[in-house]
Amino acid sequence: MTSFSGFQRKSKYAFDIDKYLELAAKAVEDNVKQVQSPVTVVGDVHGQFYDLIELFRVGGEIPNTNYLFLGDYVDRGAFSVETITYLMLLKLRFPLRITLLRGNHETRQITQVYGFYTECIRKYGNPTVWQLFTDLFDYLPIGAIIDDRIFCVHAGLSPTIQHIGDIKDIKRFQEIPHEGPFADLMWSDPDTDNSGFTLSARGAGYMFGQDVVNRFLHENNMSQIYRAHQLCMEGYQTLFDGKFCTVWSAPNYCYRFENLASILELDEKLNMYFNIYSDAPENERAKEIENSQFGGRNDDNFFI
Ligand SMILES: [Mn+2]
Repeated sequence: MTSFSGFQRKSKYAFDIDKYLELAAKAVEDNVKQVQSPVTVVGDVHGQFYDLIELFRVGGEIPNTNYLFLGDYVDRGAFSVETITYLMLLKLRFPLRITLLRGNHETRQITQVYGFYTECIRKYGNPTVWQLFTDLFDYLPIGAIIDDRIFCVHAGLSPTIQHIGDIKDIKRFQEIPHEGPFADLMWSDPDTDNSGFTLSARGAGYMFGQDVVNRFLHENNMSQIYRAHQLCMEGYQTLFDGKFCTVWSAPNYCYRFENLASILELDEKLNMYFNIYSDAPENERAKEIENSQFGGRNDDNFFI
């Protein structure tokens, strides 16, 4: 009897993650990915799946609109599994239309504390999916450059990275370390009060001043830095004479902060437009899940 085991095999997952890992290994993107305008830049999404769908309604669907996501897809929200699955499917289907950078939450350690691990166990009954996704996170690029002019990264700068070329030397196929340049790029924040690099209250990365940003832009012949990583009540924040922009794309963060969200739309002349939106009405259901399963998570540190 002939066996067509390949056809009979049914995956209980939404898509074959093993297959994706294999593809990712073959078609590895650079540590710093070159991206062309027009492109829409997206900040933290954090498992808020209904708001991700809202985002595409507001900003246009792929492949008609190109997207650059700055990381933090999982944790916090009630639908990390759906969010990262959907984004990976889009990456598989339209690899040239969407870029997914790594954020500080795309790690084995952080996801065990802030929700993604628990959600995988709840939805699949075992840690296999979490394991595969966190293996996959090691493949995500660290940064991107738009039109040779704009440097993009999840969080910020590092005292040990003067030139973007230095990022190309980072061995990124690993868990994000606790310290060093890789950690700094994933964890650091701007500082409007102090110059230079100072310690960060987050316990990882640094705070850096306007002088650091100006020097980095000058040394690398760039005009701006775009990043995510920090909640903005208006959905975005521009600092340092508009040279440093934070994009935040999780409206009503954690279903409680009542903040707006934005995506940053860039046309082919690099004109900027922050497209603002608020949370999707479907989130009422997410709030119920949140309250029933996490008791509202009142004791959480929301700013990691
Ligand atoms: Mn972050």
